Amino acid sequence: MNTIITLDEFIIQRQKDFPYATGELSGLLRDIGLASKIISREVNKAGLADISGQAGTENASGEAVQKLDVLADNLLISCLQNSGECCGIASEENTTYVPIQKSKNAKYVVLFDPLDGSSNIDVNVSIGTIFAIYRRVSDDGECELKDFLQDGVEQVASGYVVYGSSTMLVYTTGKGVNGFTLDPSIGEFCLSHRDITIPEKGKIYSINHSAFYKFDENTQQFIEECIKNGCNFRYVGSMVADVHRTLIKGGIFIYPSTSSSPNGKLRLLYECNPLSFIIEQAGGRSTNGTQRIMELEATELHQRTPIFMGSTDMVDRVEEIITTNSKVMTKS
Ligand code: P6P
Repeated sequence: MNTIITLDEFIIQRQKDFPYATGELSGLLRDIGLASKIISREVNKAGLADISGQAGTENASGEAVQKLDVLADNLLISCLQNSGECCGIASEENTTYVPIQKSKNAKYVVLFDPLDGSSNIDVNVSIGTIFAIYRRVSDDGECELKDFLQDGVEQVASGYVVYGSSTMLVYTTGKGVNGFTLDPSIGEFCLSHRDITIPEKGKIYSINHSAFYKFDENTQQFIEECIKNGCNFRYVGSMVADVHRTLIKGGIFIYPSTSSSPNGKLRLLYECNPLSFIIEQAGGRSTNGTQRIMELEATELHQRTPIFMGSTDMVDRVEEIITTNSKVMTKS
């Protein structure tokens, strides 16, 4: 029987990788793991909403039923407040950042999308939680906006939880990517995917094809090449699910600029940066077409960016098309 290594044991083992680590980051990761277990339980119950009541109504015990993404947001905030290691959070569900007074001198801030793709819950499609952890840059005392508007390269850790056929937590602290599968029978995330690496050459492209005529010519040319090269097309419509498949099987995930959304749809700080850190640590690439995602300047919490991420050969090819066509445009 293989030895079970739980997330908590793994985090403590790997803490030795950071000679000056004093355990705060490990504590934060464990708290995110705890929140994810509770969210997983609630997501898995969602199919029984008729019994527990739809969001906005009261359940059998007279408790108000919350929308799952609001519930997930509150659970993460609560766990991070209790951790004592986080001085503030920023979330897709909150207009601005939320200082945590009881640990206002703590070293870290956390940004997250508590339940990405939540519109897929009622059709039982995988959804996910995405998180990014930064060291604060402001002095002690209440955190400041600049603590959250840091480049992706400053992330000390990032990861996601995918609530699918099983619940998996995948994270990096800058020394590789490891995946943990939740064993509900013991309530533990157990190491199941050690040192994940993304296939260098991809044969799957993932994009919302229905918007093809809204894409720019570079993206259209790349898609046509993928089809000619016999690539498979896969698109779940849930970023965490699409990026997790890309990480494990290789390929490219694209949410490009469109005529109706020039900056794309996905958020830089709590979707694109954390998932780009994972993809890069696994040996892949992540770009907005011309710049590395993790080097983009953050000017506001909810800013969006186009994104092309995945296997190196496919991301390189997109950038080659963009560069070549821009030179042609310049000459003409
Ligand atoms: P579209 C889900 O709503 C989400 O934010 C991401 O998880 C997903 O990748 C994207 O939007 C899907 O957007 O426009 O293809 O439906």
